[in-house]
Amino acid sequence: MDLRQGIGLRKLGKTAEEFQQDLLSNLYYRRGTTVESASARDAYETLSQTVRDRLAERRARTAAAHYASNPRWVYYLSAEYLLGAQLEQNLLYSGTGEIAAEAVKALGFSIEDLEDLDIEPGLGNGGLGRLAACLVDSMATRDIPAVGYGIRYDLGIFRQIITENGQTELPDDWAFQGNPWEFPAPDDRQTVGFYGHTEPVPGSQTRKVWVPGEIVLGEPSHMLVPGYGTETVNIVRLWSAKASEASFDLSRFSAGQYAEAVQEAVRAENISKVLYPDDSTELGRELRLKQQYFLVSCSLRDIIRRFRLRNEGWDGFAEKTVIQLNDTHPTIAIAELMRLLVDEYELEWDRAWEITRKTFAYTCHTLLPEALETWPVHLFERLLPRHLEIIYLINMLFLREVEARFPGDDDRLRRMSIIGEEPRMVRMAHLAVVGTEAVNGVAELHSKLLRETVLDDFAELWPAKFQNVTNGISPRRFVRIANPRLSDLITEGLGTDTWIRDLERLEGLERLADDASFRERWQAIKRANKVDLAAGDPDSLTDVMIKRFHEYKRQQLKVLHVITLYHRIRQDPGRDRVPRTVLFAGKAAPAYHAAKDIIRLIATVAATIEKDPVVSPYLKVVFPSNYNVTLAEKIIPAADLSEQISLAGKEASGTGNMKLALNGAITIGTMDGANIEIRARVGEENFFLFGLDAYEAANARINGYFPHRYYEHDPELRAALDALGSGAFGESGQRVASSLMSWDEYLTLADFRSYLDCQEQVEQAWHDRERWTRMSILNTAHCGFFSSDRTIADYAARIWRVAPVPVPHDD
Ligand code: 26W
Repeated sequence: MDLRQGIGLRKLGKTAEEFQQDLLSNLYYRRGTTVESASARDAYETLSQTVRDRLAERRARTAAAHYASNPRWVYYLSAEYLLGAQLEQNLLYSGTGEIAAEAVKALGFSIEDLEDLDIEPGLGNGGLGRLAACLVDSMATRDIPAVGYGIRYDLGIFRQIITENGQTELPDDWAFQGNPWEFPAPDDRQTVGFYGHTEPVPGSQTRKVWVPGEIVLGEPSHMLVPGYGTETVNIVRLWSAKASEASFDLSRFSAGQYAEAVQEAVRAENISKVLYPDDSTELGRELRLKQQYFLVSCSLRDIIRRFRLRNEGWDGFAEKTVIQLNDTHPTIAIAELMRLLVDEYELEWDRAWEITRKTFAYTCHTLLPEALETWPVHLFERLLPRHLEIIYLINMLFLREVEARFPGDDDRLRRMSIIGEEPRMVRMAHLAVVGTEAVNGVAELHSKLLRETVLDDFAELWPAKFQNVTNGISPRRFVRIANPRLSDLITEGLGTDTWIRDLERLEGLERLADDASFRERWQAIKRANKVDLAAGDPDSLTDVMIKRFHEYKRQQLKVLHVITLYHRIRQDPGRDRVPRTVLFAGKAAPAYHAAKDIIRLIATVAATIEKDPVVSPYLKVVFPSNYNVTLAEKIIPAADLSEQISLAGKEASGTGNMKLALNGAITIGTMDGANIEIRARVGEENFFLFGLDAYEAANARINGYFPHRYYEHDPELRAALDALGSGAFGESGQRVASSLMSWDEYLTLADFRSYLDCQEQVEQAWHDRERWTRMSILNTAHCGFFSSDRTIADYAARIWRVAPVPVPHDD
C-alpha cells in the first residue's frame, strides 16, 4: 500500500494551472518572496524546485519498484561526471516544458532567461566524464536499476579564459549560488579511514585489524537522473568529505592555537575540494589517491547497506550487484571489497575473492601509457597499509596461476605482476584486469589494440574476459535539446518522434536525402544554427575542432592547415575560395605546457588573420573560452565539418565525433577510435578520410621517423613551419615548430600532405551544396548506432547481465 495514499499526499497536478499554483506556493513558501519582488534567481530556483518535485514523485515510485523487485543492481563508479546544465533536460524529461514556459511568463520571465542562470556541475575533464553522464541517462531511459557514484568536488574543472596570451585558469566554484538539483542525505554518512597500521587477528591467517591514523566522514548528496519516455528516475550519489568531530582539536583551540585546531578538519575536507584537471597524465599525487579511496570506501559501504536491506548473507551479493569501474581511477574498490568481506564480515579469503571477482567489471578509456595509473608502493604503505597487504596476496595467488599456465616464464611474471619493480609501483590496470569478470575498450580498434598491446599478456591468459563496447551519446541532450530545429524536421520527416529513444529509426531519413525540399530545409536549419552561434559568416564552411587539448589529438595539425590557407590566400588573393570559419574550443591541463603553447599559438594566428584585410574575408579563426557541455550544445548544431584528426591508434573512441555526425556535420578524420565505425556506417563516400592507420603509424616510429624530411620535401609545410620558426606567431609558435621538427611524437608532419589533400576534397564537396547536404543527411541517418542507449543495451546484455525493472505509472 503506497504510504502516500495512506496519508493522502496530494498528487502533483499535470495541468498548467496546477503547475502555476505549485510554482507560486514554492515562490512564497520555499523561496519566501512574492511575484512582485521575485528576481530572476528567485524564479530560477522556484521553477527548478517545482520541476524537481515532479521528478521526485517519479523517483519515489522508482525506489518503491526497485525495493519491491529486489533486482540485480548496476553501480557505476566514476571519479568524473560531466552532467551538464539541468533545467532544460529536466523540463523535457518531466514533460513540463510548455506549462513551465507559461507559468514563468506570469512572473515576468522567459524560460531562456532562467536557463542562462542554470548551473553546470563541471565535475569532469572531458570524454570519460561526459560518457558517464550519457550512460547514467541511458540506464534510466532503459529502466535499469542503477546508481552512479562519484565525488562532489567543491571546485569543478577550472573556468578558462582565452586571451592573446593563451589560457588562464580560474577556480570553478560551481555551486556557490547553491544547487537546486541536489538532495543532501546526511543520514547516509559513511566513515573513511586513512594511514595507520594493521594488527594480526589471533588464529586467522588472512584477517587483520586496520587501525587508521585519520578518519573523515563522507556525506552524500544525490542528483536525480530521469529516464526519457519512461517513469524510471535513478540517482547519481556524490560524496563530499566532512571533518569528523574528533578532527577538531578543542584542547589546541582552548590553548589559542586556532589554526592548528582546525587544521585536521581542513585536511579532511580538502579531499573533495577540487577535481584534478589532468586527463591524460597521472601525476601520482597523494591527495588524488585519497580521493579515489574516499569515493570507493563510501560507495561500497552504501552498496552493502542497500544489499542488506533485502538480502541475507553473502551468497547473493554477486548475483544482485555489478560494479562498473570507469577506468582505473576507482580500482582500489577491488582491494576494499576484499578488506570488508575478509576483515569486517569474516569471510574466508577464497570465498571473498570469488564474490569480488564476479562483482566487478572494468572499462579502459585510453591507450596512452602515461595515462595508465601506477602508485608508488611506499605511498600505498603509508596511506592504505591494509590494502597493500591484500594486493600483495591477490598478486601472489595470481602469479601462481600464471606460473602454472606458463611455467618458468619469469619475464612474463615480471610483465604481468600487479607490483612493478624498480621503482616498486602498484599497477592499477593490472589489478583491474585480475580482479574483474570483464574488461572492455570503448571502440572496436581500441579494444583490439588493448588485446594486442597494453594488455596482451592478460588477453592471452583470459581471452574471454576481453570485450568491446563502443561508446555512445545521449540523443536527448545532444540532438533533441541542443538542436530543436533539426529535431522537429527529423520528427516531421519520419512522422514520429520515437527516434529520440530509438535512434536507429534515423535510418528512415536516408530516402529524404534525395528530396530537394527536405535538403533545402536541412540547409536552412544548419544556417539558422550558425546565425545563433554567431561565430562567423553563416555562409562560410564552419570547421569545428572541439575537445581537450592534447598533442595526440593534433590541434597542431589543424593550425598548420590554417597557416597554409593563410599563405595561399596571400599568395593568390584573387582566386575563388571557400570562405571558412575555423572554430577551436577546449581546455588544456594547467601543467601541460606544450598544449598551452598550441592554445596561445591559435590565439596569435586568429588575431593575425583577423587584422589581415586580404585574408580575413575568406578565413576566420575563433576560439570561444571555457569549453564545456553547455557550449558544446551551442557549437555542435552549427558545425559543417567535424575535425577528428588524432594520430591513428591514440584516441580510444571519441564521442564528440558521434555528436557532430548526428547533427549533420561531416567528418574529416583518421582511421582512429570510433571514426572507423562512423565511416563504416555512413559510407566512405560520406566521410573524408586521410592519414596513416594505426599499424602504419606504429611501424613508422619503429622503422625510424625523421620529421625533418617532410619539412625538406614539402614546400607548403616548410613555409608554414618557417613562419612559426620565424617568431611571426610568437614564441609559443617557435616552440611548437621546434618540437615538430625535432621529435614530432604524433607524426603530425607525416600526415600533413594527406590532410591538406583531403581538405581539398572537402572544399570541392562544399562547392556542390546539394551533394554536401545529402552527405550531411546521410551522416545523421546512419549514426543511430551511436546512441548511448545502444551502448547500455550492450553492457546490460554482454557484461552486466541485468534486466530492466519497469516502474508503474502514477495512475
Ligand atoms: C590519471 C589522469 C587521467 C584522467 C583521465 C588519465 C586518463 C583519463 C581519462 C581516461 C581520459 C579520457 O577522458 N579518455 C577519453 O575517454 C572517452 C570516453 O571513453 C573516449 O571517447 C576518448 O577517446 C578518451 O580519450
